[in-house]
Amino acid sequence: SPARAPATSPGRPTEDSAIVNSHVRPLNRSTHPGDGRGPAPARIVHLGLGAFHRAHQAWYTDVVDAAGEWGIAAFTGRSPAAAEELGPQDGLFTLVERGGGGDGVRVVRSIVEAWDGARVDRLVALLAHPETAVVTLTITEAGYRLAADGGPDLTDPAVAADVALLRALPDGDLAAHAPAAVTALGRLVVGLEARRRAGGAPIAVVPCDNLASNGRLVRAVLLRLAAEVGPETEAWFASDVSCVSTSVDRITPRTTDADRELVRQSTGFDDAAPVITEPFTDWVLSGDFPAGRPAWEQAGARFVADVEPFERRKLWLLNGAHTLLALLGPARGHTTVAQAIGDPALRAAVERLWDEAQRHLPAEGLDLPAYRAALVERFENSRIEHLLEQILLDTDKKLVYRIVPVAVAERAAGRDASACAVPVAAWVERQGEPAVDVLERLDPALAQDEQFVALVESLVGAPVA
Ligand code: CS2
Repeated sequence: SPARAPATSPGRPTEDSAIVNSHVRPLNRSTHPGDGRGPAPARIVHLGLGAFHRAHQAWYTDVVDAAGEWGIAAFTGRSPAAAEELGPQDGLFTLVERGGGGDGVRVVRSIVEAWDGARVDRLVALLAHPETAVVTLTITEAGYRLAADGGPDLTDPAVAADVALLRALPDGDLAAHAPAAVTALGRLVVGLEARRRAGGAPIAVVPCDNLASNGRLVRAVLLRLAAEVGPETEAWFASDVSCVSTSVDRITPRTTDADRELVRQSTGFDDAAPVITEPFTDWVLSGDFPAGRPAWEQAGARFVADVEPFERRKLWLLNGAHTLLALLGPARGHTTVAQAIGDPALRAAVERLWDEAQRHLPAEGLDLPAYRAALVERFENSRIEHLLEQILLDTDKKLVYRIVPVAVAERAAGRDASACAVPVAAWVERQGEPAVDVLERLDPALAQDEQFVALVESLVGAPVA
């Protein structure tokens, strides 16, 4: 483990992260003081502290918050190590933007607190604070734990436990007796209820996961959970919790030990939690921020009336192709997206999938040919080692947003949806179940479509030529 540098005095001059030192230093606000200003106040709460959050929302906030007004207090979800890694670093981490030609390196300072997600007491205290203005979420598609009807999945024991807990919340100060909610949304509802009790300042909740209509969806499920607490809670959620819809995009693979070593060598800082990402980034948002927000548009975020066209373009083209490559690539000897897109048979399957999707996207305003060409280039960036295995995680949830809507639209238009059937067949093969059973879980109506089921079944075992 790294040697610890002695604590530095506040008067120490600013150092440049690009200087390569003979001895490697730990990364924190003393060794890397930036402009010398301390951490910004925590006005954003984040659930799901992983690599994507750091490459995306934390980067946007860092870039635009020159005045140091918007700190992020982040809680882990699936990556509990992130809090242990970032805690000793005072939230600082190195973001490496890895393009085809070279690396851009930035130390991101916007995360000011990093907590284990189980610290509901801290979450409650932050959300109850009137200065907290925004909650962002990157909890993954599966993390919303939704039932087919869009409500909370009550057959999930963790959801059932949280619902029981919400029904029996103690009176008074919830931070002092923070209930041990286990799901991300359960914890969020406990924290927001504490906010209501503390005076009820309005707040924005901003889901940044790859779900269709994520703001609308989160609003519906939060209202259902709030109703378990009581009618006043539900009414307050309805009037004062604004759920913003977003489309997010930045390809960010999991950090490896080799990445950590490279950052150590090139910066002279021993960063336990660097993030490697592509230069491209996109964030489209729609909704109100009743308590304010950072000026993310200064870093390229777009605030629009309707995210749906952008979100569909991204989910159906980028994420749909990712899932196709992840399902079909491994059997053809590929481990990364860059390898898989270089396989002519897979590239052709991706183009056919895009042709089907494109028929259901508006022709105006999305510049689809350019978008598709840019996607191929992004996928081909072999300096980003994006493992197919990572994308395969939770494929059952992902197909629902990435492939199923296109298949349904194609079938409704009287076509066979043969390009969509390819990844579905590969998934059926992996599940080792009849196509109809797998489709029943993805979309019960599509499972009734005998022609589509038969097509999928016929492709099992040989999805691409
Ligand atoms: C990927 C996404 O893992 C996956 O399912 O498709 O994480 C993808 O890399 C991002 O959405 C890109 O913005």
